[in-house]
Order: sequence, then structure tokens, then C-alpha cells
Amino acid sequence: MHRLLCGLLMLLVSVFSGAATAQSVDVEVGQAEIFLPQNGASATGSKMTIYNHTDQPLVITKVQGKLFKHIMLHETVFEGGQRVMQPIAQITVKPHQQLALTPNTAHIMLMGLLRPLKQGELVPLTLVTNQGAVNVIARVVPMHLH
Ligand SMILES: [Cu+2]
Repeated sequence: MHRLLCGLLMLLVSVFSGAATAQSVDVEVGQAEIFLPQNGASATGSKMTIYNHTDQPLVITKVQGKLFKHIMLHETVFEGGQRVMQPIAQITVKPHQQLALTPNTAHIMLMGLLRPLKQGELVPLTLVTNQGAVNVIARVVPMHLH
């Protein structure tokens, strides 16, 4: 079932890619997920894998999404056994490489949620990059699901 959902999400990403004029067709995003906020929290994390099929670095500088007031690029570092998240200016995917964004690495942090999210809901996000806008459809999942 989970594999089927991933396949569906890849398909959705492809369809949206084709529709956006500024979009590079050589960048794909798979397995995009937003974690269901815990106990009414207004901020949450996400994960996705970005595939850069081009000869150029893909540099993500910003992420946009209508359901959130602020979207930040974060990285997680471990300081004295503590997990600490800090803002970063950009996330780079090297030419012909893929990069998995996860809560324990660089990731997209969604803050100021404007309405409650439902499990299974599909949320559109736009990655602003040096190669144009990349549209992503992320599924809302419980935090424990991998
Ligand atoms: Cu974060």
C-alpha cells in the first residue's frame, strides 16, 4: 500500500511539473511527506527526496506553501547528545545526485500552520531554486511512519 502511494505521489509531481512554465523537467521530488503536527502544534517538519538529473547544482533558497505563514530551511545538528535544529540559507543538490531531506538532516520546516491538517491530506509546496520553481505534493503522515 505504501509503495502504491509513493508511486501515486511521483505521478502527481510529474503532472504538476509539466504544467508549470518555469519548471525544470529534470528535477523530480519523491516520497514527499509532512508530519501531522503533534498535540495542536503550529509547526511541523517534513521529508522528501530530491533528484537533480541536470548538469548544474540545484540550489533551494526558499519554499512556499499557502497553508503556512513561515517556511524555513533547517538543518539538524547534534550538540552534546542534544538534537538541535538551526536555520540555513540554502540546500544544494549536486549535479546528477539525489538528496534525502529528513528531520535528522537538512529539511523543510513548516511554521505558522493556518488551519489543522488531516492525515492523508495532500499539501502543495513550491521549492524556489536557481533552476526555477519545483512543485511538490506532500502527503500528511503520522510522525512514526517511515
Ligand atoms: Cu526543523
